[in-house]
Amino acid sequence: MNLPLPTARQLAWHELEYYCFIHFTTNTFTDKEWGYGDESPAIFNPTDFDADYMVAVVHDAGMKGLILTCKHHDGFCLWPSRYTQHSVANSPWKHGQGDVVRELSDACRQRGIKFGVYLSPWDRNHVGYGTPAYIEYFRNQLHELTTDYGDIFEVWFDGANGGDGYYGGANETRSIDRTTYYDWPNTRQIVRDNQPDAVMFSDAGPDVRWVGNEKGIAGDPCWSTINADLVFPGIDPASFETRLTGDMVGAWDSPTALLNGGDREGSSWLPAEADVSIRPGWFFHESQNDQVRTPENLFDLYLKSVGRGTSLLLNLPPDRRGRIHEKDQESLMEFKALRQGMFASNCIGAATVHADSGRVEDLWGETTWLQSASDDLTLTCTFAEPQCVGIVGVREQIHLGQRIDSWSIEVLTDEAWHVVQQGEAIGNRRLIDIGNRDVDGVRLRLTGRAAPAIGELALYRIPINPSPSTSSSE
Ligand code: FUL
Repeated sequence: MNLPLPTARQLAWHELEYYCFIHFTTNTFTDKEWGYGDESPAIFNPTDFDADYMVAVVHDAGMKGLILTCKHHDGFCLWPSRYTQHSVANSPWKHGQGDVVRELSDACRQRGIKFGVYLSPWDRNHVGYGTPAYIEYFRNQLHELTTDYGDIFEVWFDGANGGDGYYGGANETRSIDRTTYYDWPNTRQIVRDNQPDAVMFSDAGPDVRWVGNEKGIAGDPCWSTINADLVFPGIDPASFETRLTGDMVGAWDSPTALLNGGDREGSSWLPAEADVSIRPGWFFHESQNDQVRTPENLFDLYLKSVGRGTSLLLNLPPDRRGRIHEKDQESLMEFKALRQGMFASNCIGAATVHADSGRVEDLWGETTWLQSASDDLTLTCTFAEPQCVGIVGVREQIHLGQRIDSWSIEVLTDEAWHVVQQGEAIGNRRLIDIGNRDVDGVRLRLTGRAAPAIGELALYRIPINPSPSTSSSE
């Protein structure tokens, strides 16, 4: 059985699971979501930007990486690019001597946070947008960002493209041929050459795909594999990688349902990343201060993204001070407490575990794991005393591919086993909500198309109190 396998860079990316987006530009000061491209660099003037403090917040929130909008669609550059005047070099901030990319990438390195860059292919400021001159400019900038700022873990290419803009004063609508304009094979090669370990995101990859919505919700199931034939009808799956790394990105109306769920029969390993903002907008708007996502909502999104095998890219828009707003920080930290509460409640250690095939004694080691002897595997956990279990956590050894097709969960109560949940796909991590209940045992039945290889099995409590009267100790 030839299952698609992740590359080394994809495997490293899967381990991150939770990291942030920082949307910051002139929009922060104009109260817009998409700048037109005619904004003066003079308006970019954060009063209290402190990269160390921002990265400390990200670190304390338990995030593993940070992706900065180095240039959004409006074209303003947060670093003093050698190729344009439309940048922080002409802002009053730090008397034109500032470099947000430098400060944040340095601060990330110091705290062990991975750093990533967002560089918008669409540029509503550049006079040459739509001509070959702009492609040269875009590539020069990509080269700058991937050589001048240390290690990059992810390069994010946005799908939004073409339309009206300032374009050096032309104030017109420009449309480009998305199938050819960016010459993606050669453009992407810059990243491969300069940052061979970095993953590249776009709607269709080549390393990480869009989850098909901006709500942070992966499909159930969400396969890390996808099939070229369905994405591009009539295309030979063998040419999928070529097409994705080629000129097709952005050439099609993203098949959002397919991206959301992936495809079990897919010929390529192309996992989804679930992106969402902590507020309604991607950029900061004072008017949205009372619409910050609650810790409970973030926890729910975590179960529906990380808990379905994707990564969660949560946007934290700095305000005009250049700070993550206090309300956002509060929510982030309470969300972290919920995750910690869940992970700390793992009661698998209290269970006697029996596997009907494979080597169960290897299951709980740091570096060892369980591989079934057949394509099915049943893991039965029993407790001497009843335990409260609300979430079953399972991880596959994905370097061996996504082997498990389907699963069911049974609980032991009143001396009988009852099926409480069934579904498909495990992948990098699955967090299955079965509702808090006191049980004498939990059984997991797995059916694979190859022998299941399990890296982790955990039994957690849901850390959110259903009502004040049933408060738990967390
Ligand atoms: C979209 C953009 O148009 C939004 O402004 C934002 O950057 C989001 C993450 O991607 O396509």
